[in-house]
Amino acid sequence: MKALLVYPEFPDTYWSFRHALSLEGRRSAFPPLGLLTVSAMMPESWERRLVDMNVQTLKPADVEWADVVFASAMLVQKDSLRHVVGLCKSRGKRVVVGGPYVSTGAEQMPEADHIFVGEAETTFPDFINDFERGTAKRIYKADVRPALSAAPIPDFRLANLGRYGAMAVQYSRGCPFQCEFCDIIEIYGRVPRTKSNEQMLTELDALRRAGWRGMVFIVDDNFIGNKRNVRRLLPELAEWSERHSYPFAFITEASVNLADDDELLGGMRRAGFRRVFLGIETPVEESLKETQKTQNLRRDLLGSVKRIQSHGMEVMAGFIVGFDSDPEDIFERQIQFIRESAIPLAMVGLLMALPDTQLWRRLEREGRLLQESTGNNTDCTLNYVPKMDAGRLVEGYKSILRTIYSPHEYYQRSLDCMERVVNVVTEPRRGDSVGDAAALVRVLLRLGVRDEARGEFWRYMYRAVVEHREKFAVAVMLAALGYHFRKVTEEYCK
Ligand code: B12
Ligand code: SF4
Repeated sequence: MKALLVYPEFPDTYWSFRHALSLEGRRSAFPPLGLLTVSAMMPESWERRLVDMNVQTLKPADVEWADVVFASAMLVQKDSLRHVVGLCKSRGKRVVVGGPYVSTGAEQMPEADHIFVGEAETTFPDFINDFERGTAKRIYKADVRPALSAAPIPDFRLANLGRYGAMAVQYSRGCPFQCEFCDIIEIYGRVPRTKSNEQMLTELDALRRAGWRGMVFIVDDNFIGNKRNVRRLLPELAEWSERHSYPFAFITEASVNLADDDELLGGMRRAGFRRVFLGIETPVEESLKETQKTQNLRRDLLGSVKRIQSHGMEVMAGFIVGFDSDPEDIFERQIQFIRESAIPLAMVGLLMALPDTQLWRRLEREGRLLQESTGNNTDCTLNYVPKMDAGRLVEGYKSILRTIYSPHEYYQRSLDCMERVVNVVTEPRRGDSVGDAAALVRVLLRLGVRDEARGEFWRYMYRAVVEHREKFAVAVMLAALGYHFRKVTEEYCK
């Protein structure tokens, strides 16, 4: 059997990191971990090929080669997914789809032959049996969410690792909180399930043996969702990292209450965590209450960010405008918060009602739902009727983006961030010094020569070298990322 695994194209968004990755000589941020996991569950005898359309073109010959095509997608990839499914069906291929988009709306993909709703660890073996007997069903949905002991080591060999900016592994699924807009808790549940320490370290060994060095994103919905298990993992992870001379710098996502736990913070630092993405959403208490973000309520959010930074981790964060309770001055308040937080990578989005969420159901009841969202909460579209005038909301949103990603503001936040985040271990490099040197030349040429904000860039680099010499690589990387954010902002705020 010949299986073609296809990952549809993303639009160009903040999260695509495209303008920064091209300076680094990479094509996409992360490989498609869902498909690599599905591949690892296929029979040994099956031949497999991966086409991640974010790093290579899907050619008609790839489709011709296959007996069956497997595709995975988020909502934001739906147009590309539709194109892939259409192309494969027009060539008479069987098509199997899964991932978050069809998991929250299986009816969206009538052309596909087989649809996986939710996680596939327990349903995929059934599908393989049925498929080989010619009795495969249209929909596969597990009655209960699988234990992660059933998750195989992802088939990392299938991806061309050199084309990606970072690798991805997963430790847990699910999150105990209940934010109104979140679809994670609908898809992956509110009881966080984790892999065993042994599973986790075996996966990391597999990545290390595959030759990967550099950033590894632990793509959990909330890394500290199951604190008890994380406490047991961290000492072993730290020991593993030390034994292998810190081959990876870890990034993950966590809830803000991470700041309350010195043991976890210290453990993460020792294990080699360098960046944490937090869901801050808004500094406005009323809006946090409205959206049921209880873990952020009645807390000094700026102090929490600072505390995490003081443990050697750069904070990235998500912010949202468009809540019913947002006051008139919400835009200035978000800008002020982001400025004071020293968070260079502040992902600000418009509130978006994702299918099958509490927010979706409330807005539907209130008759305020307009259409399915694009899945991209930064493209300045709204899929619900906001309380604030829609035009004012979108203009205010754009004013945040223009301000926080203007060269002066961004470079200043990056300097503030380097000041606060003190690392003891140097960033792991990929062992490709020619590639690193070429990337540096590209950044210097683009930002220091061709860019109209080159004056700001050189002032920033001067201060970075004088004040944070040991963080030169981080300073260059932050500059490249800032350039990406600025370019995407110019696109959105035309
Ligand atoms: C890593 C990640 C990313 C990476 C993408 C990496 C990549 N190449 O895929 C980055 C950081 C770039 C990213 C970006 C975005 N993301 Co994202 N991301 C994730 C995250 C945290 C982990 C994904 C992952 O690797 N999971 C691990 C794998 C093993 O799980 P899985 O994909 O679900 O796969 C399992 C099953 O679904 C199933 N399966 C999956 N595919 C298939 C296919 C077949 C054929 C079969 C049989 C089974 C199957 O089998 C797997 C094993 O059980 C998820 C949350 C989550 N828990 O998944 C959000 C998530 C997928 N992202 C989401 C969103 C909204 C986004 C953004 C749009 C954010 C934004 N606001 O702009 C952007 C869009 C990207 C862009 N460029 O525009 C949403 C999607 C919602 C939806 N309904 O579509 C999620 C669910 C999180 C959330 N609620 O915010 N994301
Ligand atoms: S903390 Fe994050 S993952 Fe958990 S429910 Fe809230 S938005 Fe979802």
